[in-house]
Amino acid sequence: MKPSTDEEILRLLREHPSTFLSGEVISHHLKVTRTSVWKRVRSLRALGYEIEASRRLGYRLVRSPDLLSPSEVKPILKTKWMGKTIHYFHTIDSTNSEAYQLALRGGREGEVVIAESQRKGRGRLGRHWFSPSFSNLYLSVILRPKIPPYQASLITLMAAVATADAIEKFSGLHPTIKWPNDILLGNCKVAGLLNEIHSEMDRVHFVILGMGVNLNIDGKMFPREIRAVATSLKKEMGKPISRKLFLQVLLKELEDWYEVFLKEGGASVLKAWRGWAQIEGKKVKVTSFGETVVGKAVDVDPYGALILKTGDGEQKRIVAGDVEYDRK
Ligand code: BT5
Repeated sequence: MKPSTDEEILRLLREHPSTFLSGEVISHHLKVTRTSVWKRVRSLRALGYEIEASRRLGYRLVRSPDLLSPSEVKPILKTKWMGKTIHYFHTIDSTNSEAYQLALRGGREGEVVIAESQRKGRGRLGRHWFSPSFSNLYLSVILRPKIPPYQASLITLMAAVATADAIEKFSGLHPTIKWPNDILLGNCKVAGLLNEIHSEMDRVHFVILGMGVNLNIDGKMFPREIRAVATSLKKEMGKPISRKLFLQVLLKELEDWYEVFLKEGGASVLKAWRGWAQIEGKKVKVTSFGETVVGKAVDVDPYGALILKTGDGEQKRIVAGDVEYDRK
């Protein structure tokens, strides 16, 4: 993807961190007029970039805002291939829907869609994901694993492990995973994952891995219906955080864990997942396809399904559903 004029201006200014760069040099590099450079600088300022301008000397970048734009994120990424192409939006219906369309048109593995807000952020089963502007992370990654569809649930577990690892590395806090796709701090949800696949009977064409992580949102800004069950890293750490640094850690963990999954299969992912979830022996109520089952969690099986032991001693295998822990 060709970088935008704004990205090019920022790149040039960053290459000269302590000096001014004249409008003439910038306009020459970008093959645009000096007036259009000035107009772009004004719009960058409106986004929160502090750019000093001197009639005689030109422009100097003083401070960048915490945006998740390619020009902010790409220079700090530590990944080998993930996130090398970033499709960035201030607002979008859903990053997952956008990534799905991109993948249908041939989008490559590792391409990422990021939005500062979502109008129709999606959870599972048509549920809504609360996605306010410029405060959290809404990210979807195109993956093209060569696996049969029955292994695709392991991608959700892999992403949950990567997210839990990233949160711990970034914050020092210890999250837990609630089967299949919730990341909790304390008992509150800090992140959710939405995995969507496109496949034929025998093989997956692509997986869209959607991740929503609450980062800088204040607890009181959550809608009333989720206020008691949702949290953010800012709330738990007691201070605002750099969203782009969190993204840097998250994408690195995701790339590493995905490569482990491709090389070694599900075993290492499942081992790490069990460590974060501590599910064995927990009393749970699971709602799956309209049916409610109560029992004790035994484990997850090699394909990521939840194994429950019900009151009459029967073992049940649950492939999809919502879990509530019985805290009695
Ligand atoms: C999920 O669904 O947890 C998956 C969420 C995935 C969101 C990402 S954002 C980027 C990408 N693009 C998308 O459109 N989606 C993905 P589920 O397990 O169904 O949980 C949904 C439920 O979580 C809702 O019904 C609420 O109860 C609660 N919820 C909604 N917004 C929340 C938020 N921001 N933080 C915590 N809980 C929330």
